[in-house]
Amino acid sequence: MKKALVTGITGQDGSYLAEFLLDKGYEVYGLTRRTSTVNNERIKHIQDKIKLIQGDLLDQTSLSEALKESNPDEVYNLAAQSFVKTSWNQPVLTGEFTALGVTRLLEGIRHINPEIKFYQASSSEMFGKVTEIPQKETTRFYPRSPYGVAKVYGHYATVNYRESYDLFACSGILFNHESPRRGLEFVTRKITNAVSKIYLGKQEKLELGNLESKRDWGFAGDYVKAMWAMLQQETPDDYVISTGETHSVREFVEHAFKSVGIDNWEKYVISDKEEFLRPAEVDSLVGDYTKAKNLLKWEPEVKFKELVEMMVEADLELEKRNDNS
Ligand code: NAP
Ligand code: G4F
Repeated sequence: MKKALVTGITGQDGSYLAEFLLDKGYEVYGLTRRTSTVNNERIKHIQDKIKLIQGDLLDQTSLSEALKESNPDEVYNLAAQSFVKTSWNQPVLTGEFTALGVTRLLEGIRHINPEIKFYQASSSEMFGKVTEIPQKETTRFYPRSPYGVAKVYGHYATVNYRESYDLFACSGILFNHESPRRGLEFVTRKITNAVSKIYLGKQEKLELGNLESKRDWGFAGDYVKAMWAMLQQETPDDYVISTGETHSVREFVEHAFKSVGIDNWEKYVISDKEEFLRPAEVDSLVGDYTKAKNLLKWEPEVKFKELVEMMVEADLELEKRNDNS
């Protein structure tokens, strides 16, 4: 039985990856940080099947102890301060978690067991102000936020440990991926949650920032399969994971309202609210996943409209359940 240690297991991707690895027969360990109230909502349905170890990306000793206790074949580093907007308010902390956290984990692996295979959760935010359309593995990075800058550091730390110490270290450059488990602060879930509340008469308006920015949105459940596939290859490498399609926030809003039968969505939406605008925006992202398709035999399954509808439906159900409890 293979063993995997997943950092960020309480997050969106961590929960889908843990389910996927359990299905594959893995023994799954998850790193969680201490919080005053337990925050295991996304993994409560599998909690009796996984082993949680307390640790923090800020704390080298806790990472080393987690590596020793779990003795994994594979480590998936999904933990990060992952909300781009917050990275301008907490740039140093974002650097500590999202950048240096990667080196701390790689150092632990190098010293404790260099045979461990390592996956780093890199991001399309690294492309930022894009220099090529679509973006692929060779496209130049031009990050536009402290988060993007930190992810570039994490990416190159991964490449550097592969080249310096021969670690089996891979970087997955994942474009935006969403699901009903997405945090409520991200634009997709903010929209689907608001649409379900507006439909049920519980909310009047949806306040947003920039409706014109475009993203390549896929389904998180599809993307975790690519993470695993990277670590099953003969040699470690970096891969873009995306859908190859781009849509604006406006299109997302429009389709979310349409899916509950509301066509005049402008009536409910306030755009360009100052508090949701960013000091520097990533205007448009679209990825080329040809390398992943050819080498990993990976392809996205859920398409844009299906994703929007899945998220609205799940939020409607959640709201109805909340009413009955
Ligand atoms: P998420 O839902 O925000 O989850 C982040 C996870 O990191 C949570 O489990 C969080 O724990 C944990 N964490 C944060 N700081 C930590 C620390 N100091 N020590 C230990 N754990 C810590 O993010 P996600 O959407 O699942 O994304 C997973 C990874 O992929 C992240 O690295 C993100 O930057 C990257 N990524 C995401 C996307 C996307 O579109 N989703 C695209 C590209 C890359 P708590 O529950 O305690 O907060
Ligand atoms: O949903 P977002 O906050 O995601 P963003 O910034 O693209 O970052 C996500 O994807 C990255 C991959 O490229 C990940 F690395 C990162 O961890 C995260 O998962 O914002 C998407 C777009 C932005 O252009 C933003 O300006 O939506 C725009 N937007 C417009 N109104 C808004 C809002 N974003 C948020 N969060 N809230 C709004 O009200």
